Amino acid sequence: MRWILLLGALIGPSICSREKFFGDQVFRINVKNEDEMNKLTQLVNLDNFMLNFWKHPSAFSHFVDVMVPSISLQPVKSFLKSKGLEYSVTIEDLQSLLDNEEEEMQHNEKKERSGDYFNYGAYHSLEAIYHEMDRITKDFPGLASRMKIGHSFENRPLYVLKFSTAAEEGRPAIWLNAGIHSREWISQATGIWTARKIVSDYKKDPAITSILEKMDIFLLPVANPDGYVYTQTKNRMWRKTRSLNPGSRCIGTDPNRNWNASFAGVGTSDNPCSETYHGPHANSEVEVKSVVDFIQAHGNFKCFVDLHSYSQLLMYPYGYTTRKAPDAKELDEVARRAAKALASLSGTEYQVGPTCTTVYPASGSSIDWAYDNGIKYAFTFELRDTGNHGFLLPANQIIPTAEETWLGLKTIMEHTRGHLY
Ligand code: BPX
Ligand code: ZN
Repeated sequence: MRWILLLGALIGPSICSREKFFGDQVFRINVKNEDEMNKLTQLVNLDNFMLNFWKHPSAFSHFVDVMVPSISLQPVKSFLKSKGLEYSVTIEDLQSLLDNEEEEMQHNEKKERSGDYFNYGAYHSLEAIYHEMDRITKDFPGLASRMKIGHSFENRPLYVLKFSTAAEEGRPAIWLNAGIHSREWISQATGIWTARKIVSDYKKDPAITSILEKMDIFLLPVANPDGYVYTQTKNRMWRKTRSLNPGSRCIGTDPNRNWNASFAGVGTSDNPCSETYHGPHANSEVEVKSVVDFIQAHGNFKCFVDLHSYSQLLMYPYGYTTRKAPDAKELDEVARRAAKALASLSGTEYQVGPTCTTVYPASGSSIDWAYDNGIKYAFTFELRDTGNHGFLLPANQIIPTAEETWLGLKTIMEHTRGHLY
């Protein structure tokens, strides 16, 4: 008995319960035409290969990135060869990348705890991010405050940072959302970096100063805390919420298909086992409902930005239809200027366009809901990279990504401030 306890203590829960990806690889498969697309669809539908799609083909990039478990490597390769589909291996050994990432994170947090600081160039636990949010409010009490807008399915608090220079409530406001998909870690990391940037640059950078003179900013850096914790304790590739689905053994809903905007329409699934499961009804996810309730109670949001990864895209509504949004022309122009500002820092190129024709049709997404509910300036960033690392973006790219994204965000926020309606 003592030996078992000792062994358990040595191995530790984080090591023995995290799902392993030994020998698993990521393939990039080219799709040159309709015929090849159909063949690829056959592959997608072969459940026994246990593939996990990182990136579906889109209007601008005719390839897919797919994670292939080691046991399926030979059969998938044979399938691709027999169908004449071209592919390359973008990640040779997923587990070795995950081991490095985990070790780097733990090493950093140990250092942070003993020195009591927050390294913005590292990935963090939920606890560390929440602690840093608290520290920002203590460093800038007149500017930043932390609010709890609700809780997650597993009862973790949903914390928002409010940046405001006015005593009165209900000023025109900006919503910055991050981490709705838990495995897109650069999103949460960019979110918390942005919080620190706002407080540091107020009264120094005239752009953010003038935005905050007229408007309030609300920032939710971890919109899906249960999923985020799950990616760090059980399965790094988890995307959805962690809610239970009665009658199914599969867990979670896609929180970017759960908003009340053409709910359950194109680009969603009614299968709880799917990565794009829309959930039993709109706002079924308490994480989504909490944001919706807050924004509606406030009633004066003018801008909504959601941060995802990866692919380097800047998109605006709609995702649920190829129909043009009434403000498409203005939104396209703002997005192009934002992408240009972003690229000016170190040349990172973003594609710009409406969600539906830029990535793929997707109903029930956050920005479509925002737009259809009177928040005109609604945008989604798909942050770095374009697939070399995908969701496993190395930590040394956090600050470069956040810095360039900030230039894009500022362009959008300044435009909103200049066009209050
Ligand atoms: C983004 C905004 C609105 C509708 C769709 C998107 C694309 C986003 C998604 O499928 O929700 C892609 C991603 O960020 O989740 C990356 N991924 O496919 O894993
Ligand atoms: Zn996403």
